[in-house]
Amino acid sequence: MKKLLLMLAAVALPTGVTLAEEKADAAKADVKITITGNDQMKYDKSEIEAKAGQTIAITLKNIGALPKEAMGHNVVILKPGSDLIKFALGGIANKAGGYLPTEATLAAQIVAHTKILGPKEEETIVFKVDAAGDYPYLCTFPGHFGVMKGVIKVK
Ligand SMILES: [Cu+2]
Repeated sequence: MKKLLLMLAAVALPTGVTLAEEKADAAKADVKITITGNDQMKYDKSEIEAKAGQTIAITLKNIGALPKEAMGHNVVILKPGSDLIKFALGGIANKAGGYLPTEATLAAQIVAHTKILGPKEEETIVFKVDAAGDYPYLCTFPGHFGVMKGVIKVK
């Protein structure tokens, strides 16, 4: 009987964050930003402002029409002081992993990221910026980081 109760308890435990919870988190965020990415390989924002301790919800929308394999976009937020070029090059061969570097020191620079989005897809990420600083962000789809980048200025 005790064993059965334990099993029931295990089943009742949450198995992960649901979409509804994600949406609730995003709605509660201190800073809510939508960034678009298009077929011209451009984000529509290159600077976002926030204060230390705030939570930020970023929705990335791919407003292009080209197929994901040709013009997919993500947004990856990095810790202050991260080397954008090193990071992007580190992930360039990792198609299955959303073009994110797997090497430990580079992977440790990630604050938050979306997956690679195809045309008309969108994803919201919610994260907290604990300390002041310039948090760079970029698209790691091969060849995009030179122009698809920006900075979150946290004061
Ligand atoms: Cu891109």
